[in-house]
Amino acid sequence: MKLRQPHAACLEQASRLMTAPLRPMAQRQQTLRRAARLSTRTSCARPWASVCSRASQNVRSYATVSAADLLFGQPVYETHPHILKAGELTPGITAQEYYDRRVALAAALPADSAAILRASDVKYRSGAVFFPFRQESDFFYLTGFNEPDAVAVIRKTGPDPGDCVFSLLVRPKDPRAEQWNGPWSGVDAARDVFNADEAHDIGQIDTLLPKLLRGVRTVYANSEVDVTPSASAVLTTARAKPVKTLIEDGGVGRVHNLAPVVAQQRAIKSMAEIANMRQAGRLSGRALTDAMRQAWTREKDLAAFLDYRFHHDGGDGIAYVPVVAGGSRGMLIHYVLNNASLNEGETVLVDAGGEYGTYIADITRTWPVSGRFTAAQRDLYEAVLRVQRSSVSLCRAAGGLSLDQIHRITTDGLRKELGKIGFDFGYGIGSDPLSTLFPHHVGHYVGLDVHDTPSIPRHIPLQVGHCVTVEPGIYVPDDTRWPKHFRGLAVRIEDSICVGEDDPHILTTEAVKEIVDIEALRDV
Ligand SMILES: [Mn+2]
Repeated sequence: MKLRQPHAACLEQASRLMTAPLRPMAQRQQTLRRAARLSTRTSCARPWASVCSRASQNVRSYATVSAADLLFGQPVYETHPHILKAGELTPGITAQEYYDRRVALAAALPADSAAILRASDVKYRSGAVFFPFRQESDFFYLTGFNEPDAVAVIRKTGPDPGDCVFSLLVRPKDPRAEQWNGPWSGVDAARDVFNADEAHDIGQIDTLLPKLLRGVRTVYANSEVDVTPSASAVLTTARAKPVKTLIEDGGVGRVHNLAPVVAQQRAIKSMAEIANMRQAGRLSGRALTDAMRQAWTREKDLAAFLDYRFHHDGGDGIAYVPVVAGGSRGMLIHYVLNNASLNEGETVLVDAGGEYGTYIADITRTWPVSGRFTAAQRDLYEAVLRVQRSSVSLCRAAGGLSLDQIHRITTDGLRKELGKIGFDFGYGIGSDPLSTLFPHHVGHYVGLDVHDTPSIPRHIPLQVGHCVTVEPGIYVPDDTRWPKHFRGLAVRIEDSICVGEDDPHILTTEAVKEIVDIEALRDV
């Protein structure tokens, strides 16, 4: 079998080759599994290494053109060896793992069904000014393909593991359009790099989708199929109907929500995902600790420093709009204006995390602007920290606790610790007075999204591979019922944790949190 040639100059040749029949699925998948084992030794992002003519030279090539000379819509090993290892489609995640995820999804779906995922659109900030592209998380999780204007179809074709067909509909290469918009990967790369069994021009979706859905009785789709196609120039001109309408026109009846099905998979992280979460935590934690070393006078400068540091050293940038809140602004849970002055004698509460390979870290630290805690700040901080440490230690599968149970234990711990430093909970009939001071939940699942897999309830026992946050916070309003010296103080301490069998694996340990460690950072 000859290789296809995605380079613009070879499009004609490519279109001829594309009419060549594909090998039977079973044979291809067998080869795929065998070859994927080799993929860490060769350069083949496409796992079936037998088609890589120069695999032994560690160079994937398309006929006469080395892949390193081509332009893709996202990093691939040949063009970005500083970002990806051989065999990886996205940082830390191999082509084999993406394939395994699709196989696992198909296994979870009923007979004669298909999953249809539409990629995110480019989102616009104002007028023609767009935000950096962010792929829809389930689409990313199942394909590793990081472009808009794409639809993935995963059909279950039989009862056995691996009985599935992956089709990817993408923008075809278009040198003139790419001159303006930057490169995209094209139809051939969808097959040769992203391992689609079938790859097509997204512009043909109107006629292709009914064919792809022949024999399918149940469709599960991601939320993006509902989106009106106005945001995407390519898709608006290429098709008149939303993807959901095209699916329904195929006579499959009600379209089911795919998110809860994929969430079951995404909730338990693989070793590779945990390594990415750890890297995100490591990069982010170091950035937070380095921020604590400096005497900041403005929230904005501190936010800009973190933004830079999250991009630095292999990071993908900020995972969410950070909270950089001086003094009592820390009581506003989602304060993101980040534009006030920081005053000596006050604390600053920073809730900020970076991404690595699209996996996020979620961290909060609170520290004194001057580098030294006052007596009241110290007392309140120690109380929260003691409870936080204790709640982190509960994130182990052997303990059998759920996030909701850990929340209740945290609440009890905070009540006890605050009682010791003069908070009086003895009056106030009705609502729990502690819920005024600690108004949010102790944690949530984290992963590709900050609030990851929201359909997974917080009342289920934590399992090995769950990644969660533990983030108790105390926010003391200016109310005479609370000790005067604590009023206006806000302390939240948050780490991202991976649940182990007997121990929590703290992903964000580089962000220091002990008082002695924080104060020592300014001692030099
Ligand atoms: Mn959080």
